[in-house]
Amino acid sequence: MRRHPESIDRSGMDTIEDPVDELKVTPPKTWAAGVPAVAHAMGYSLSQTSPRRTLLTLLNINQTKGFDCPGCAWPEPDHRHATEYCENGAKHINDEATSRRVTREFFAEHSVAELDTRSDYWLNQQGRLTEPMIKRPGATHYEPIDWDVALDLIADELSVLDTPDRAMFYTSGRLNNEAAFLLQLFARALGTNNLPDCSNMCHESSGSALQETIGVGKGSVSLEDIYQADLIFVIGQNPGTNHPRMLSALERTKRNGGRVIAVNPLPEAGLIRFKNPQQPSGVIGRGTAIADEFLQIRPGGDLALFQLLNQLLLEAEDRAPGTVLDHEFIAAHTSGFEAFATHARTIDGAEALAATGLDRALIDRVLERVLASRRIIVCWAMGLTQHKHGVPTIRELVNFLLLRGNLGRPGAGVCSVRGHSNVQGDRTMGIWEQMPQEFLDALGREFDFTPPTTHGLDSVNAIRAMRDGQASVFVGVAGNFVRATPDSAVTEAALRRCRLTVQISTKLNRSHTVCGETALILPTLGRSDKDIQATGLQFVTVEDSMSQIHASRGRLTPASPHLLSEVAIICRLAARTLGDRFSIPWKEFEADYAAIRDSISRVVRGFDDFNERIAVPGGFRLPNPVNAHLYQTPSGTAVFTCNQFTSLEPPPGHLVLQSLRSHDQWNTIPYAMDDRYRGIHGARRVVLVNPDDLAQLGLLDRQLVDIVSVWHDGIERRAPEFRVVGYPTPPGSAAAYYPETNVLVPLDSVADISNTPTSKGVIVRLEPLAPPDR
Ligand SMILES: Nc1nc2c(c(=O)[nH]1)N[C@H]1C(S)=C(S)[C@@H](COP(=O)(O)OP(=O)(O)OC[C@H]3O[C@@H](n4cnc5c(=O)[nH]c(N)nc54)[C@H](O)[C@@H]3O)O[C@H]1N2
Ligand SMILES: Nc1nc2c(c(=O)[nH]1)N[C@H]1C(S)=C(S)[C@@H](COP(=O)(O)OP(=O)(O)OC[C@H]3O[C@@H](n4cnc5c(=O)[nH]c(N)nc54)[C@H](O)[C@@H]3O)O[C@H]1N2
Ligand code: SF4
Ligand SMILES: [Mo]
Repeated sequence: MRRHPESIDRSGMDTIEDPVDELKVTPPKTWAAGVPAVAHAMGYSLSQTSPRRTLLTLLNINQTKGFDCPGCAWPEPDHRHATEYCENGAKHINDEATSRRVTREFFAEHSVAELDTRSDYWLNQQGRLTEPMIKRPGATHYEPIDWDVALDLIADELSVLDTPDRAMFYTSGRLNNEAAFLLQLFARALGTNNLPDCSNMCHESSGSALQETIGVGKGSVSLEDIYQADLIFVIGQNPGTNHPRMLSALERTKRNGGRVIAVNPLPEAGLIRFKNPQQPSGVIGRGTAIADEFLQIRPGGDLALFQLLNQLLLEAEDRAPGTVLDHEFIAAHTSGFEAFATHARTIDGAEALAATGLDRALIDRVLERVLASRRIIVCWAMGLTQHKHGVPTIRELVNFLLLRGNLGRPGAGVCSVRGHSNVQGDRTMGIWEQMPQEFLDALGREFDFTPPTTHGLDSVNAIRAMRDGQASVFVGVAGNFVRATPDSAVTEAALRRCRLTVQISTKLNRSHTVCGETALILPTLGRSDKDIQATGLQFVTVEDSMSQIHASRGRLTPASPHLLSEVAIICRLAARTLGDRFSIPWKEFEADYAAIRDSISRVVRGFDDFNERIAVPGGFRLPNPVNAHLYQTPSGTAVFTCNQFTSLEPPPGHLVLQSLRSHDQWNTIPYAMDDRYRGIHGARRVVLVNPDDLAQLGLLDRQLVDIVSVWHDGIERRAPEFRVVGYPTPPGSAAAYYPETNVLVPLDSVADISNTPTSKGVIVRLEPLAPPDR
C-alpha cells in the first residue's frame, strides 16, 4: 500500500519506497572526503528539501550565530570557516530540515501494524512529525489528540503509579542542556532516578574507567592539544564517517610534525588518507596520509595491546633507568604504581601478542614512536567501549598515559570521542541514573525538595524492568530506544507490555510502531527550528566532546505550527503531573530559557554566571580539573590499576561479530543503502568476512546466510538473510550494520562495570541458505 501524494509536500522529491537489496561491491576506498563528499551531501540535502532551505541550513550550521550541528560532538575550532561542516553534518541537518511531512492523513491511512512492517529507512523518509497523535488501547491506528488532553493523560498515568520507579525517562544525546536539566528535574521531583540514556550504550565504559582512574568521566584534551601532540592513537573509531572533521584536526597535527597510529580491525578509509574538501590540495591532490602506522587488531585485542606496551615500557626503563618513565609525575600525581608494575610484569607477552593478532615488529615500531614522543593523546570510541572488557581496556590505556606523564599537560591526555552532539552535556545536566550526591543536594537546595537517592535504571535494566512488569510507563526523548537497544525481540516485547509509551520526537521511527497499550507521539522542534516563547526568540546550549559550552539558535520556520519545544513539553507535563507540590517555576522556565540557565548556574558546578558567559560568541570551556592536576578520586591522585588479561576467542566454526555504522546512517536511521568508503552499495543486510574464513567455512562470496548468535542461555537469536562479502577483516571476525544486527546481542551480554551492551563482540555462526545467485 502506498500513501497518496497529497499528504506531504514533496517539493519535487522522489517517491519513497521500501528499499530492495541490490548489492554491488566495489573495492574499499583508501581515502575519505574530497569532492565526492560535497556532491553526496548536496545530493541528499536536495532530495529532502528546497535549494533555498538547504542553503539556509548550510549557512547557519556550526556558526556562532547559527545552530549546532545535530550530528556528532566533535568541536568547532575557535576561528571558524564560513563552511564549518562535513558531508555527514550536511546530511544530518537536512534530514531534519526536510520539507516532507507526516500528517494525520498519513496516520489514518497506515495502521500501526502496517507501519511496523516498513523499514527504518522508509519510516524516517516520511518526513517531520506535525501534530500530537495517540494510539488508544486496542486501536489499530494513531489518531490526532490535543496537546492539553495528551499531557493530561500522561500526568494521570504517572500520578496513579504505586511508585514513581515504575516510570522511566530515556534520552538521547540530541537533547539540549536546558531541556535535559528540566527532564531530570521533573523525574527527580516525581521521585525517581530512572533516567536511562543512549550513553549507557555508548561511552559509559569510558565514564566508568575515567571516573575511577582520573576522577572525571570526560576527555581532558582540547583541539589545541590535538594540534600540538607528537603522537595520537586513534583507536576503535571510524572518523571518516562518524567524526569527519576530526580528520581536518589530524591533518593539522600532521602538518605540525605529529604522528598518528590507528588501531582498528578494519582498514577504514579516513584512517588511511584524507582529502580535505576545504583545501585546494584536498580537491585536486592526493590529500594527507593520516595513519603512520595501522594496527589491524583482532576485535577485543586492545587490552592485550596496552598491557604489552606497558610491559615493554617497564622493561625499557629497566634497561635505561630514569629515561623512560616520568618518575616525577608518577610520584607527585599518581598512586598504585608499584602494584601495577608488579602485575604488568607478570603478563605473558606471547599470549598478549597473540590476542592482538599483530606482528612483534610492528609493536616494536610503535614502542619506538612512543619513546620518541613527549606528548601523547589516546582517542577512542565504540571499538573499545562496546566490549565485555571495555572498562579494563580504557583503564589500561590510562596506565599507558600515566607511565610517561601524558596527562595534565599541553598536547597530551585522554580523548573519548563522543557520539551525539550534546551527549556529554546531558550528563553534565544530570541525565544519569546515578548522579553523585553533591549534585542531588544542590538540586534539592535550588528547588526546595529532597531528590531520591536510590540509583535508577540504566538502559539494560530498564528493559529488564519492563520485561518483568516492574515498570509500565516509558517516556523517550530524542532517540529511538527500541532500535538502539540490544536483543530486539526481548526489547520489543518489553515495550509492548507497557501501559503507556510516550515518544517526544522529530521524525517517525520504530519506537512509534513498537509501543505500549496506549502510545503517544509528541512532535517537537529540531535544532534548526526557530524557538519562540512568551518572552521572544530563545536559544539553547550544548556541550561538545571537548567540554566547550556554546549557544545554538534555530533559524528555520518550524516544520508545523503545532510543534512545541522540548522545554515547553517537559514544563507543561511537569506542571500538570506535580501540581502545586513543588515551587518549581515551570511556566517561567517555558517562557524564558535564561531562567533555566540561572537555575543551572546554581546547581551545576562550573556554570557560574551562565547567562553572561554564554553570551560570548563561541561560549566557554568547562575546565577539566585533571589539567590542573586535581584528581577527584578518593586518594586525590590519578590511579594505576591492575587489569586481568583477557581476549575474545570464538569457538571453532564461529566468528566475533561487530555491529557498526555505515557511512549513510545516523545511528538507528539509515539515510541510504550505501557505505561507499567500504565499497558496499545498494544493501545493508551484508556481513563482511575475511576471505580465508569464508573458504574455511565453506561459504561463497555473496552467499545468503542467517547470522545466529551463540550465548550461554541457549536461546537462538537469528538475523535472517544476510549476504556474505569477502572483506579484509582480521581472521575469525566479521562486521555487519547496526541496528539490523541488534537482535543478535543478548540483553545479558554487557560490559563489566559499565553495563554497556557488547555490540562489538558477539559470537556468531553463519548458516548458509542458498548458493549465490550470480
Ligand atoms: N555519520 C554518523 N556519524 C555518527 C554516528 C552515526 O551513526 N553516523 N553516530 C554517532 C554516535 S552516537 C557515536 S557513539 C559515534 C560512533 O563512532 P564510532 O565508534 O566510529 O562508530 P562505529 O561505527 O560503531 O565504529 C566503531 C569502530 O570501531 C572499530 N572496532 C570494532 N571493534 C574493535 C576492537 O575490538 N578494537 C578496535 N581497536 N576497534 C574496533 C570498528 O572497526 C569501527 O571502525 O559516532 C557518532 N557520529
Ligand atoms: N548493535 C549496536 N547497537 C547500538 C550501537 C552500536 O554501535 N551497535 N550504538 C549505540 C550508541 S553509541 C547509541 S548513541 C545509541 C543511539 O540511540 P538513540 O540515540 O536512541 O537513537 P537515534 O537513532 O539517534 O534516534 C533517532 C531519533 O531521534 C529523534 N530525534 C532526532 N532529532 C531530535 C530532536 O532534536 N529532538 C527530539 N525530541 N527528537 C529528535 C528522531 O525522531 C529520530 O528518529 O545506539 C546504541 N546501539
Ligand atoms: S564533524 Fe560532526 S559535528 Fe562537525 S559537521 Fe560533521 S557531523 Fe557535524
Ligand atoms: Mo553513541
